Amino acid sequence: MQTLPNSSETVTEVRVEDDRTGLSVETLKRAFADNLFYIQGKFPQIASKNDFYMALAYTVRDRLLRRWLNTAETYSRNASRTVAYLSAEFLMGPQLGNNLINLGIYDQVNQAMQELGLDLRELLEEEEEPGLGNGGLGRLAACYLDSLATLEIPSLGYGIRYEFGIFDQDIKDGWQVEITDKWLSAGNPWELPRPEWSVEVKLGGHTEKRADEHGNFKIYWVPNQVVKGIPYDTPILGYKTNTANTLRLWKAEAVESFDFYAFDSGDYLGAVHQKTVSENISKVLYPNDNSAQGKELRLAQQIFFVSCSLKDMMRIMEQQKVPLEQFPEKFVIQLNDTHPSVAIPELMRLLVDEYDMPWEKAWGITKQSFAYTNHTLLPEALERWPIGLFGKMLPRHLEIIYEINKRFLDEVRMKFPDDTDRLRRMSLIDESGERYVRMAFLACVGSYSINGVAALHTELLKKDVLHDFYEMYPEKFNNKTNGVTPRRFMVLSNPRLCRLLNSKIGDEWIKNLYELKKLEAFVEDPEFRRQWREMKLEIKQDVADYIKKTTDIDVNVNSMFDIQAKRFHEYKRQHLNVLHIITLYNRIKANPDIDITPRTFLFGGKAAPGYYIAKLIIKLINSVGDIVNRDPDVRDRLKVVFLKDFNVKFAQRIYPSADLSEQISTAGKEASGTGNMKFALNGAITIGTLDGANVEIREEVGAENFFLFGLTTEEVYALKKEGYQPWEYYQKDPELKLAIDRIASGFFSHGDPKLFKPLVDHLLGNDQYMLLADYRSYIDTQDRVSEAYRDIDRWVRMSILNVARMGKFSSDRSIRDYCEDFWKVQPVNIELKEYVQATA
Ligand code: T68
Repeated sequence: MQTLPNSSETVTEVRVEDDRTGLSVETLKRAFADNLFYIQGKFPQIASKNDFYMALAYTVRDRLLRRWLNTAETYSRNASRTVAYLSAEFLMGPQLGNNLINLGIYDQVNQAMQELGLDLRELLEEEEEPGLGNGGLGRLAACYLDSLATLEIPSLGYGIRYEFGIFDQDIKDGWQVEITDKWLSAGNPWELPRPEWSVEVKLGGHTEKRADEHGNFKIYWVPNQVVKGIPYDTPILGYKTNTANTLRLWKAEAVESFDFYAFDSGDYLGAVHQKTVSENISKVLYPNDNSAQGKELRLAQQIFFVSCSLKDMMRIMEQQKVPLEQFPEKFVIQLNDTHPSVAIPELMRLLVDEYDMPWEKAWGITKQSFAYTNHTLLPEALERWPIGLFGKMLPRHLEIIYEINKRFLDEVRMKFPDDTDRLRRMSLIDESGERYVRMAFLACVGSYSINGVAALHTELLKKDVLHDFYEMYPEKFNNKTNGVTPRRFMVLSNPRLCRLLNSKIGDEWIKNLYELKKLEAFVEDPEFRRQWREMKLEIKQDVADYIKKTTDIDVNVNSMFDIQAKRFHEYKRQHLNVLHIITLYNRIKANPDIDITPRTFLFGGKAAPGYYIAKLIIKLINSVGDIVNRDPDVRDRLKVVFLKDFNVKFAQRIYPSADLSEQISTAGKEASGTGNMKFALNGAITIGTLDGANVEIREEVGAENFFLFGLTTEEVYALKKEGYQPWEYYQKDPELKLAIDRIASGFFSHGDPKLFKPLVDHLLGNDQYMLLADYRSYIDTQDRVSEAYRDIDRWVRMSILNVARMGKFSSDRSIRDYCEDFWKVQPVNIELKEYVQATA
C-alpha cells in the first residue's frame, strides 16, 4: 500500500473503489456516466450511439492505464530485455470487446449497460476497427502482441499509424468497389499521442566525404527532405495478467508545419506542398498482399517507421542508462517479413555515422540484434528495389549495403572457393538485368535467425528460395509454425462454444490451449454431441439472420455451411471452389431430382485493387450466385453468398458458423495460413491440400478428421517440369469440360462470352496454379464430404475432435517457441499497485 507523503497520525488510510479503476457494476455505471458527461460532453437524451461507445471505451481505457503505467515503470526500473516487433502492418481489429475479455469484466460491463438501458453488443458493433493490415501477416502480428502480453513478455510493437487502413469493400453489380477507410473520423479512444518522443527522419539528397573537427575523413549525408515521426501508443493488455505492453505507431508530419522562408519569398503553395509531401508518408496502407509494389512512397514508409523505431529504442536505452554496446542484450528486433529490413543498414548507419563506431563493432551488434521471419514463397512477393530508386531515396544506405555485400561475398568466396555462379546468385545486388537490391537476402545476412511460418514452408525455404543461404548459414534456419489467439477467435467471437467447453473442461484452455484435449473424453457422450449440434445450429441461425438482413438471401441452417473467407488470390483458388459449385449445379440441371446434400457456399474477402483476375473471380462468384440462387430447379438446395467487406469484426462473426473450411491453395504456395486454424478451432472440418499449416493441422486432428485432396508440392514441381497441359485434363473430364464451357459460353454473364474469357484463358492456357490438375481429386473429395455430412452424428464427432486436438495452434505456443528458441527473453511479473486515498 502507498501512503501519502507527510501523512500524520490523524490521517487514516481508506481503500475506495475509484471511479477510474473500480470493477463493480455500480462503479462502472458511475464512471460511464461521468465520461459521457465530461469527455463526450453529452447527456444521455441527446447522446448518439457513438457517444455511448466512446464513453464506454474511455471507461475501459481508464482501467487499462494503471496496468499500463505499472508495466512501463517496472520495465524501465529493471531495464528488461525487450522484443521489438517491427511490422508494416498490425491488423488489430476492434479493441473494446477484447479489452473487456482480457480485463475479465465482460459480464460486469454487460450488466452495467443493461441497467442503463443499453445493449453492449450494439456498442461493440459501433467501433470502427483499425484495419492497418492486409491479411494474414498483419493479423499474425496482432495475435502475437496478444500472446506476448498474456505471457508477460516485455515487448513493443512498432509500425505505421496509417490514416487510411485497408479499403472498405462494396459490391456493385457483382464487382468489387473500393472505398477509403476513414477509421479515425470518429476519433480513436485507445491511443495516446506522445509528441515529446517525436523523431526526425532524413530522406533523399546525397553523401559527401569531409574532414570532421579532428581532421578525420567522414561521410556525411546531406538529405533533401526531413520528416517528423510522432508516436501514438496503444495499450495491449494480456489475458488476466497485469501486463499491458505498447503498440507504438508512427505518424508522419512536416518538421515545420509552415515553411516561413518559402512563405516570405512568396512561395506560399511551395511551403504548403512540403507539408503535404511529408504527411503523405503515413497516409495510406498499400492494399496488396503477397505482392511487392516497388513504389517510392512504399520505400519512404519503410525507412520512416524503421528509423523512428530504432531511434526510439536508443532513447529508451539512454533513459535506462544501458550502454549502446549492449543493444543486442537489451533488444531483439523481429522483422515481420522484409518490409522493415532496411533497419539493417539503418542501424549500421546510426552506429557508424552518428555514434562513430568502427564498422566491425557495429556489424557485430547489428547481426546479433535482428531476426527475420519470411512469410511467402511467391517470387512476385519477394521485395527488390531498383538501385536507382533506392539510391535516390537512401543514398547512404545504398553505400552501406554495398559495403555489407562486399564483405559478405568475401565470406562466401572463403566458404565456397571458385564458385562464381554462387556469388552471382547470392549477391545482395541482382545484376541479371536492371540492378536491384534483394531485401530477403539482406535480411538473411543481417539476422542471426531466419524462420518460416509452418514446417513445410521452412523446408521449402531451405530447399528452394533461400537454399544458398541455408548452405551458407544452416544454423540460422528454424521453423516457427503460426498460431492464433484463442481470446479473440474463441472467447470473444464464440461465446456459445466457450460456455459449452467451460461446462465440461473448465476454462484453463483459454491460457493453455492443449487443455482442449480433455474434450475427447466426452466425444462418446450422446448428450454432449446433442448440445454441440444445437450450439452449431444456433450460431448458424444468427449468421443466416445476418445474411438475410445484408443480402436478402434466405439460407437453410440445416444445409452445410461451406466457407472460404480470405484475401482473393489466384493461388488461393477461390475459382476452384466455384468450379465445384458449377459442377453441382450442372448435376442438378441434368437430373433435377438428384439426391444432393444441401450446401450454403459463403465467400468473403478483398482483392487488391489492381489485381484484375482476382476481381474477376469475385464477379464470377456473384454471377454464378445470381443464376444458382434463382433457378427453380435448384429448389434451394444450393445457395451462393458473397459477403462483402471481410475484416476482423466480420471474421469473428463468420468463423464460428462454418461446417466446412476451404483451404485449397496449390501445394507449396501458402506459407502457413491462419484462417485454417481459426475455422478448425471453432469446429469446422477442413477440406484442404497438403500446403502450409494444413499439413500440421491434419497431423494433429488425424487424417480421418480432415478431407485431403490434390497434388503434393513434389507432384506440382514434377508435373510442371514434365510440361503440364491443362487442356488435356479439360478434354478428358466431361464434368470439368462442362463446368468451364458454361463459364466460357456466357451462361453466367447474360450471354456475354467475353466477360470471363480472361479467366478461362488463364485456366486453359497455362493454369499456373493447376486448378485443372486438382479438379477431379477436389470434386471426388467434396462428394465424400457431402456423404459424411449426411451422417450428422459422425460429423459432430469429427467437429468435436477437431477442436479437442487444435491445442498446438495457439499463438501462445508460437510465442513460447520464439522466446525459448532464439529471443531468449524472460517473463516479467507486474505487480498491480494499490491506489490509496487519504481521509482525515
Ligand atoms: C501471409 N502473407 C501468408 N502477406 O500468405 C500466409 N505481403 O500464408 C501466412 O499465414 C501469413 O502471412 C502469416 O504468416 C501475407 O499476409 C501480406 O499481407 C503482404 C503484405 C504486403 C506485402 C507482401
